[in-house]
Amino acid sequence: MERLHPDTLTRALPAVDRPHYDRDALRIGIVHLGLGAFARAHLAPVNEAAMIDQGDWRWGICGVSLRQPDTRDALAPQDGLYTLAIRDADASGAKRERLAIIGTLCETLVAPEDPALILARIAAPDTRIVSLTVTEKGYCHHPATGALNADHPGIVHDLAHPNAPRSIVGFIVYGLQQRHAAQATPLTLMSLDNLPSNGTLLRGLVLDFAGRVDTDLQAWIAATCTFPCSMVDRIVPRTTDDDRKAISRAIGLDDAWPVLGEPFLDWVIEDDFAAGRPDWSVAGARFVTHATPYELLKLRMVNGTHSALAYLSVLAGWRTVDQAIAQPAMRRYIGALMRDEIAPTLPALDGLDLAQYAERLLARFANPALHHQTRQIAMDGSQKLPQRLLGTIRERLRNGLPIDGLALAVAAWLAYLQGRDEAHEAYPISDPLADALQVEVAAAMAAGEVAHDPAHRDEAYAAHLIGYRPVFGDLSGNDNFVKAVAAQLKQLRTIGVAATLAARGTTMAI
Ligand code: CS2
Repeated sequence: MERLHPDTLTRALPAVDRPHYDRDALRIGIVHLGLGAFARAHLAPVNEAAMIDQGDWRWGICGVSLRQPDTRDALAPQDGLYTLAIRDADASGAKRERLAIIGTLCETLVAPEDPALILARIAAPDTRIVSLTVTEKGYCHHPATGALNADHPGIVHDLAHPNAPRSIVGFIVYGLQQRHAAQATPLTLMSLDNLPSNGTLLRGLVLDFAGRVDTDLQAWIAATCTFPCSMVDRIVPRTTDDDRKAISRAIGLDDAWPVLGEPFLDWVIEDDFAAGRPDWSVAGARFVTHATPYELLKLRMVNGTHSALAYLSVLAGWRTVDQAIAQPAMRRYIGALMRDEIAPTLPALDGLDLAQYAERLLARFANPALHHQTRQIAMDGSQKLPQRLLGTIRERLRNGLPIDGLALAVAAWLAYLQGRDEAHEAYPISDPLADALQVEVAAAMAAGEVAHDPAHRDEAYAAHLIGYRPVFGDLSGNDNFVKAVAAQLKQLRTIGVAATLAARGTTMAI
């Protein structure tokens, strides 16, 4: 099969949408750090639609991978072209797929191969936006506080190597330093990661690091560059080899790295751009003054329940989100978690019907065409729990409200950290704090075993792990929290996931 490439594009099968504009006219206006599947399924198609709508070709994307060359190796021979497959099922349950070849990616780079080139791209006068999807752990911050982790190996390295940084904070600050020295035109730094007040967080990290490099630079960044906060939402599972083959067959050309996603897309972003922007609203983005309420909504409802479902499902051996949500007891639990515990903590948003939002979310989780792996969502729990679940818990505890459903999600994470599911199958724990967590889990298990009264075993285990401040912060010493989590851990340990969920259903029905 011929490779997908601008020269073969005319031979793609007719059902596939493709760029009809002159790609040679594209200029790089956006440098995107973290060229994962999410950005290729969210930012890129929205950006392309806006460029086409406005006939403004200054917003081509230079995509940067921060570690591995695999995305570049797949996409450079295709001149940045790749397929986006939007998948779901119709009312009868029959799977369907909409295919589009996306052309907005002009360049793909690999940061470790040539860090100086990345700095030059950030400093280039045509670059107006640096966007980021580097996942929670890419920020080199303390998840519990949001402060820069000055002991992070990437940060320590970057303070000593201004010409060859590794961390995103290092790249941004040294890129801005070159920009400041060359022409001093401002830039927008746009985080698209699942972190609360992601722009404000990024600003704090960048200014902290810049202050350690040069205080004039720090002052210039603070005065001229902007860091809009945003909420992004689209479920984008990892592409498998089977997906690659099926999508290549469907487009009639060999695509080495297509991406897939659900039809749903949401993007709310603060309209605070230092050097202009495309009008992404033509493809579903909403520009607002304050994104925080939308971020809270999304992080707590979508990601909070996603993580709750993922840890329980990994323990129970349910591989995909649709498989898990098809179990009536799981669906009831996730629905109740949203309605009874999460929704009441959310600020009111004009025109938003939370019950409808929850229903639609359950339908998104049930999408049978995505095969979204629960083990994928379970990754990096130490970085995800604080903003997805612990904020909601803190708020409810402060107001004296029950947290049973949220405690079950935390208990599932603590049980998941033991690395074996209910059928004793081992799975890898992928987490930047995995080593430290391993030590804590061993100590917590030992604490559980020496507890005098077996009834206190789960409490001793929970108390030890909740004492781990990098994740739990000020919740560490909270007795009510420990007790609530211990009660759920006991259920999980004694009767297992399915019965724990089923028992919740019964209690609720009474
Ligand atoms: C998921 C998210 O993997 C995960 O942690 O919860 O990637 C989720 O699919 C997206 O945030 C949905 O917008």
